[in-house]
Amino acid sequence: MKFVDEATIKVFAGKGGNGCLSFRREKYIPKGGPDGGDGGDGGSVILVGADGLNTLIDFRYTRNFKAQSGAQGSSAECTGRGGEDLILPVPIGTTVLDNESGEVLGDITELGQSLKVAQGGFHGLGNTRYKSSKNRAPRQTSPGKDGESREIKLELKVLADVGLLGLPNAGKSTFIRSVSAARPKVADYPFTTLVPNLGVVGMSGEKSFVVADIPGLIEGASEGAGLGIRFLKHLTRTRLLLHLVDIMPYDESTAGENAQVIENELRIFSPTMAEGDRWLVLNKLDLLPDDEVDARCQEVVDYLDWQGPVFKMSGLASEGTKDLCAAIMEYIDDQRQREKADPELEERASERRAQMQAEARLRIEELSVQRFQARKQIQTEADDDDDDDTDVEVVYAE
Ligand SMILES: Nc1nc2c(ncn2[C@@H]2O[C@H](COP(=O)(O)OP(=O)(O)OP(=O)(O)O)[C@@H](O)[C@H]2O)c(=O)[nH]1
Ligand SMILES: [Mg+2]
Repeated sequence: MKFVDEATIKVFAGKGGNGCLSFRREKYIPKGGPDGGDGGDGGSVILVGADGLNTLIDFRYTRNFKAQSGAQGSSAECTGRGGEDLILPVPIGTTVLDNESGEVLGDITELGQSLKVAQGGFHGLGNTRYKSSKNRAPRQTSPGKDGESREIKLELKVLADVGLLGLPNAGKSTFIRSVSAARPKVADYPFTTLVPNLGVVGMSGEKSFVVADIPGLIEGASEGAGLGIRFLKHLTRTRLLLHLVDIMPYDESTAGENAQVIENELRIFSPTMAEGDRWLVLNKLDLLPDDEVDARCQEVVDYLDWQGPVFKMSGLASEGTKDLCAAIMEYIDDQRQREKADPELEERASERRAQMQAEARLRIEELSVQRFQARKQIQTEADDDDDDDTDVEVVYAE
């Protein structure tokens, strides 16, 4: 299935049904009085968090979504039928924005959670409603109101507790395979992972946490190199990032330099994300002789002047992974408990997430503008070349 994490769609709520103008006409009842009924309300467009969806691909094919209009009222004081709401299932983790104002309309993070994105139009009133002692035969009705319509942007960001960050080949997918049932592809070439993968790590006592593996970043990613940094936005919902570093890079680079590349790209992408909790995970230790491990790891820590927690492991040999997962679980439990005890903390965390997402959005937008301009430039140059071509005189040999 193709992974699509952004889509722009138009939603149109249904119009309210018009009120009816009618008078009771029955044999032997002259001047039967008004009996026009009200129209029905227009249907609304409602997004609902659904199970089993993990892409917005459906919204790439169909872009206009209309809810039903309300029916007109009719005689004998019959109210028109209300238009049916249009329910659109979306993956859990979908943020909804008004495309024009950029305002976040809501964030669907739970199964069954709903968000009305276009309100159906209010129904019109039938002439029965206008009856009064002064006017017993009103000819007045009101029309149904138009339903709301707007263009909305859907943004899917996977829901995970922990995000993996690193250069291609750092061993992110190998790690997730080693600790969860997820089976992302692993290979010794860069950009094996093309879309985010989630793995559920089961711990003792039915506890678990979710890890997100995203495509690797490279130097210049923040300027659009490689797969770009757009996938980083998937880490904006996590509590903790693991920065995986290959301790034995296959080229002339050093592990420290490589780690610095990722740190720099992260900072450009979202300063708020870069300030969040991040652990350094030195990977592929199985490739080092035992007596070199400590010194090589210390080199990386010194190079980065790393102040945070450091873990050492081999994802391939599943060494050190258990300790790392136990520490992660403890960290998550502790955070959850603290947030539960102090609502202010939770609020601050959610503000932080919103800030990261805003920064991510801005950076991604800047990138797409740059890319658009670069393409235009290439096009202009190609057009210029074409002009040159037409200057060439073609002489046919007789
Ligand atoms: N020796 C050793 N090799 C490892 C280890 N972890 C990963 N590898 C190898 O490193 C290569 C890349 O591993 P992946 O897990 O695909 O790396 P990735 O970070 O997911 O790479 P991308 O998806 O390209 O970003 C593969 O050949 C793995 O077998 C490890 O702990 N030790
Ligand atoms: Mg991978």
